[in-house]
Amino acid sequence: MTVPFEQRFPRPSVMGVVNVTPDSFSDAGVHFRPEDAIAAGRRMVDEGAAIVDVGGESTRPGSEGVSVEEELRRVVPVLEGLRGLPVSIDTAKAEVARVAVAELGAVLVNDVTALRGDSGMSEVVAESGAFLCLMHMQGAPRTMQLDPRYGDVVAEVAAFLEERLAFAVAAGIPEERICLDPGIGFGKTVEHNLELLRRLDEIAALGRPVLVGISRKSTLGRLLGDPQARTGTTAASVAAAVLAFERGASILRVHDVREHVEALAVAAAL
Ligand code: 9MG
Repeated sequence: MTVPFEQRFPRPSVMGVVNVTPDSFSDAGVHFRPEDAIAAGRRMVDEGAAIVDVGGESTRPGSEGVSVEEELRRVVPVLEGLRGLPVSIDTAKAEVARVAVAELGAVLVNDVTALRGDSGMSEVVAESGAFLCLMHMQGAPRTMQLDPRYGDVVAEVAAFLEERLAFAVAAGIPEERICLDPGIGFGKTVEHNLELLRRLDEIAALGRPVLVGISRKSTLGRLLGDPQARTGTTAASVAAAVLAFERGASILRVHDVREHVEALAVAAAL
């Protein structure tokens, strides 16, 4: 029987970030050794994360992709070390997703391409029974921040997510296993990101749980006065997460789990 997303990840839930990459924007290389990544993932679960998102390919602005072999080399030992804990796989590659969910116990596929990156991905997700996150991105990581443009960013992101949700359901993935994500920082200026967060209720109105990843992103550092900032602080991340929750977010994807779990528990009680 399918457990609905909302039941498995009640509002608010925290997703901890474990980047097994040498070059991620906010935690470059800190979890690149498998033993460090495994220890970080376990600590995040102890601190209250509902799930830990393991990724072996950077999606920061300007990044290049890696091969399937390299991505598997990075994530497999970490997934093995986290076996038995709630884990999601951050990948756009069907083979990486297949190994993670069918062989190593991952329960969610976080595909930043929203099933556009690999034609085999929808079949892997449909057959595995995994949960799925569909995220909006304009362009591709290497070039997405060069000149992002929208008419009405919220309307365009909502229309995109609605179309990808219909695509996923037509491919056999039950709607109740899917969450949607406006993709903060993925082909968006600071103003686009702010508009999406201000009007997050319009994304939530699509009827699926909303995941938001704003933690440590450059928008926060730029709001604090540094126009060249590449990251944001923990305090700024927590403030944005609480406001996103208040405007309808269900899952917050974060680096600093304890701080977010505590702040969101208080926000939920209020
Ligand atoms: C992998 N990754 C980096 N940022 C992200 C975000 O905001 N959402 C999702 N779903 N994945 C992200």
